[in-house]
Amino acid sequence: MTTLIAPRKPVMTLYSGMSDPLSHRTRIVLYEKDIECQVVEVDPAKKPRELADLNPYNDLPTMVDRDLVLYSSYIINEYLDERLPHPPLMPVDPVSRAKARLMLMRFDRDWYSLLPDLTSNDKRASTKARTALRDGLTVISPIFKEQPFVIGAEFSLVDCSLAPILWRLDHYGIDLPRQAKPLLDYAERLFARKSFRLSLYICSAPSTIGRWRTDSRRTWWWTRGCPACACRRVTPTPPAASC
Ligand SMILES: N[C@@H](CCC(=O)N[C@@H](CS)C(=O)NCC(=O)O)C(=O)O
Repeated sequence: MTTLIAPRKPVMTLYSGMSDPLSHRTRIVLYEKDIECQVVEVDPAKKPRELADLNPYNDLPTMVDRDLVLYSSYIINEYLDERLPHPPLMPVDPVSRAKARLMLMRFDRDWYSLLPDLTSNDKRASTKARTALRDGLTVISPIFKEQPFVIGAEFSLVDCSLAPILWRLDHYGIDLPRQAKPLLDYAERLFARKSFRLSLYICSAPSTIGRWRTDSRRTWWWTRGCPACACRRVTPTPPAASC
């Protein structure tokens, strides 16, 4: 007689920054793949002591999967994609994979690198960063007239990486011009994904800080300060009640 043992899902822990976009992009990957994972919400001002033991850089996100400790969001995201391949978030063929990685690298170098300046008190630096991000996003906008996602027909790690920036545009004070409408439509498609909505509500706070609002077209949950970014934004669906 064969004894069937149900496979146990791996027990993973993600140390995730409450408002940081890099942790946010990793949470989107987690929820896209429906990975069972304990998400430890970390306030960067009060990091748990074990984080420094796990990660020599003591930064976020940091992931623990049994004996493996990973840091750097792009490494964690690629690991998750390879470790739990369904749904795949990278193309299969080497050329397309290389192009996707190039795009990820460019987002990091060109846009993620601007984030400290965007939120700094140095007015000149923040204005310069705002202009660079606004112009860069406007330039890529026509892509979305041709295809639904950054690298083509399929949602990928590249979209997971862009979504946290798009979500925070109001917070960064960036108003995109009218010609960026295809990008804004794309952003709404990303925000409507279940994985994205789950990625926003990592703590129990939203139910106490939001309220329902209604206009002639729809009813939505309005958060005074979204827990993922402290921005003011309309969210397309009500938040989960708790973690
Ligand atoms: N290359 C790393 C950078 C990680 C990083 O800079 N994390 C920031 C969050 S945006 C952090 O933890 N800052 C708080 C600190 O270093 O004390 C990645 O992609 O994850």
